[in-house]
This record gives sequence, structure tokens and C-alpha cells, in this order.
Amino acid sequence: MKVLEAEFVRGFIRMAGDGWDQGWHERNGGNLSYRIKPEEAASVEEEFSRREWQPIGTSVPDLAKEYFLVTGSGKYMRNVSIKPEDSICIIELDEKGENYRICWGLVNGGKPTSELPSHLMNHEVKKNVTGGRYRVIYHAHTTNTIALTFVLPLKDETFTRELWEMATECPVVFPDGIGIVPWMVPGGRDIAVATSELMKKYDVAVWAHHGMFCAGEDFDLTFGLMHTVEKSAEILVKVLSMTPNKRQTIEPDDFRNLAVDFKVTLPEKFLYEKH
Ligand code: 2HA
Ligand code: ZN
Repeated sequence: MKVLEAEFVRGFIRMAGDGWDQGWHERNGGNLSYRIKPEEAASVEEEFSRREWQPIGTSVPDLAKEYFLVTGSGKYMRNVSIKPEDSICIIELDEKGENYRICWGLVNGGKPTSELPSHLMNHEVKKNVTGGRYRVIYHAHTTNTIALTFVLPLKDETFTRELWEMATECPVVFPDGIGIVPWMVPGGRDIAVATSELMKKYDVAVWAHHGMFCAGEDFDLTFGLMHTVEKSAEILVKVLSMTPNKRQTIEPDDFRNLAVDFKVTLPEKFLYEKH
């Protein structure tokens, strides 16, 4: 099969376009990666031509020899759907998880996303904690969530609780909560370590004054998660723009009741008393 005919590739391209449509990907902002199933890689391998090995910049031994579909460094999410073979690539990792090589795509040159260390370290954590279920890591420059990192304390508890309060679906969609990475230089191993540490507990990590990382099982769940968090952030921005004080909100006991009916576990650390 041709790479561009494969369902996982079509799903990836559609998600890139959806993120662009949301306004989350100015210029070359944001990046996306998918951990390819062995049978999916085998189904398109006829089109592979393998380039030189390159260092990843970190080590992900539990992802050794796996294949990933990733956006290219400096490439625009806006262009993924119209010139995918120029904008994205399939990479293979070596037997130590320290080097990668491009097998398909980036036909006009280039390399995988500048955030490859964060993507791969997040994939490694998620593969291990979900028994291999999670396959998608998504980074976007979500406007309202970024805005909140200038006014809320940079604490997991505060962001989780404030965003849960903004829409009843939130505690059901992200019951484990949200982690916050303080401002750090992007693109390197340090921010990848900090983010992947949070991914042991959460499916969402906010990068202060920069954007968001989401992890999930498939494209629908991962895009839906980013969309839900960002919509909730938009509501909070609107509320805070009207007044610093909510007249009424969803209270800790309301969340506890919701947890019973919706069969989710909501950690008590997010249900603190405010007054
Ligand atoms: O430009 O979003 O974090 C890609 C990025 C870097
Ligand atoms: Zn970014």
C-alpha cells in the first residue's frame, strides 16, 4: 500500500488540519507524532527508503526499533494536508532507542520536529503506563490555555480545579488532572524530562507561556482532549474577563457526586476547600 493511502496516515493528516482550523498552529507552531503499529508499518514498507542514522538527543530504550509518523521541524501544520510528503515523515528508531532514521517523507529535506525528544520520551512513558494502548502525542499553541499561564499560579492543583469547574464534562474527560511545566527552553532534553515525568500521572501537560501537550490512544481521543481543555480555558478567560469572583460554580461535593455516577476517580488533591 502507498503511505498516503494508509488509514493511520489519513487520520494523522486530518488531525493536523483540524488543529490548524482551530488556530493553534501559527507559522510552524506545534507538532504531532503517532507510534505506528507493526502491521501498519509492514503494510507501507514497500515505499520506504532509509536515510542516515541521526541522534535523537535523548535515549528511549523502551521504544527501540519502533516506527513513528511525525511532523517535520519548521514545517507548517497548515501545509500538511496539501503537501504531506514535504511536511511529515516516518522514522525508525535503532535497537538502543538513541538514534533515528527517516524512512519516508520530508522529500525536500529536513528533519523531524524540534520537539522530538519530548514526543519520544512521552511516548515511552505512555507506552509503559498504558500497556501499549496510547499512540498519539500532540503539541499545540492553544491560545486560552497559554493566556491562563500568566494569571493562575503554575500549580497542577489550580489549573486542574479551575478548568474542571468551567465545564461539567471536564472531570470526566480528564479525571487524572493536568500537569504544569514552568517556563523552560523548548526543544531539548530537559523540558522533555520534565514533561514525561508529568505524563506518568496525567494525559495533559501545559508548558507555561508556550502551549500544551496531550497524549491519547488514537487521533479522536487526543484531539478531543486538547479541544476540551482549550475550550474550558476559553470559558475561564471569559469569566475572568467579566469578574474576578464567580457568583456560583461546581463545588467539591458536586464533583464527588459526579464521580460516582460517571464512574471516574477524582483525586482529592484537586477538591480542596477554597475558603
Ligand atoms: O515550532 O511548537 O515548541 C514548533 C514548536 C516548538
Ligand atoms: Zn511549541
